Amino acid sequence: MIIYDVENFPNPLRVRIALAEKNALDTVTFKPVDLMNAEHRSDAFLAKNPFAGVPVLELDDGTFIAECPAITEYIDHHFAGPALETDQHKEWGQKQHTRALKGLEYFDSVLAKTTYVAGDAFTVADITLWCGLVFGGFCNVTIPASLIHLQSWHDRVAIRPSITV
Ligand SMILES: N[C@@H](CCC(=O)N[C@@H](CS)C(=O)NCC(=O)O)C(=O)O
Repeated sequence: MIIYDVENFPNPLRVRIALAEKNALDTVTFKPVDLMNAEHRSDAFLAKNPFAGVPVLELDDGTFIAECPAITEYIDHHFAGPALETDQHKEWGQKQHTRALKGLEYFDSVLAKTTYVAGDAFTVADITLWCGLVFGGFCNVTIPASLIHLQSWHDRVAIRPSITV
């Protein structure tokens, strides 16, 4: 893992502190970037980060990650140690999961009466619900077996050509 940065510049410092909190400073190679001589605007550096800024993280497979929030998130998940992101609270996640399930129950009650969310025709409301469910899949929110109306809507929508592209 390589970090391209300038020691003690504010944004690079954010990443270094995150690494230090994880006790992982020694696992990373730091490569200084000569900002004063505009190295960050060279073609070679722009290929790493088109936004022309430091820090940039390079993974062992050659992937580049720019922007401190993305880099620190990567560090937080990659290294053991104290969690650095407060939104990882399990209780908060469970609360949001419960809210999401309530939302699914609501749509099930709507779809008990209509073929599609806003009536007989497929509309943007269905697109929005579909996309919400796709995102829900990433967060382990799936349709409970008891919500049969939502499930049959899902099966109907899933075979539309616009969805299967
Ligand atoms: N939004 C970027 C900001 C990066 C940034 O502005 N870094 C400064 C150094 S602290 C930089 O590279 N400045 C060079 C320039 O703006 O030309 C991040 O979160 O990493």
